[in-house]
Amino acid sequence: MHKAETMAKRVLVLNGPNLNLLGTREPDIYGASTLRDVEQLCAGTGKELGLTVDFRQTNSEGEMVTWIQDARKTADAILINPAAYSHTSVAILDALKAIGLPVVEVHLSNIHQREPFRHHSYVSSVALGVICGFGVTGYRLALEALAEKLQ
Ligand code: DHK
Repeated sequence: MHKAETMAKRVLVLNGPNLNLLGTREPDIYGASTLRDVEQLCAGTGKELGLTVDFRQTNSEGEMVTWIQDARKTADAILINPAAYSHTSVAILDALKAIGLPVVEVHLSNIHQREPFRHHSYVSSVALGVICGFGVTGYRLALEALAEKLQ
């Protein structure tokens, strides 16, 4: 087997605006877990699945776009919770299209049960799949789906 085939697959986990406030932000909607808890969940799940996880959060759309562009060289797949940018950002959609890596989209809340402006996500059109409404468990489910896809 070639060396490249034995190397752990790399998943870039991206979190959008206001997710740094998890734990204190509208806990009835987003739950009690902090972003640090989500990071630890992803690290633990990644270890079980043999994935390398790079976990990040930004409040800036431009930074998110740059991270997605850079992922061409540093990642095999992307797990993204674009947060509010899901509903507004053609730039993030275009960046994901440009790099062509497999993408799974996660939302903590069930966006379809919420205000109508949250029902559409630009990112969904490029995602392999979308997981919403399962809170932080959605991140674990998304990593499992990506691990299977990357096999
Ligand atoms: C997080 C946000 O910050 C919202 O803007 C989205 C998403 C939903 C979530 O459920 O994780 O509408």
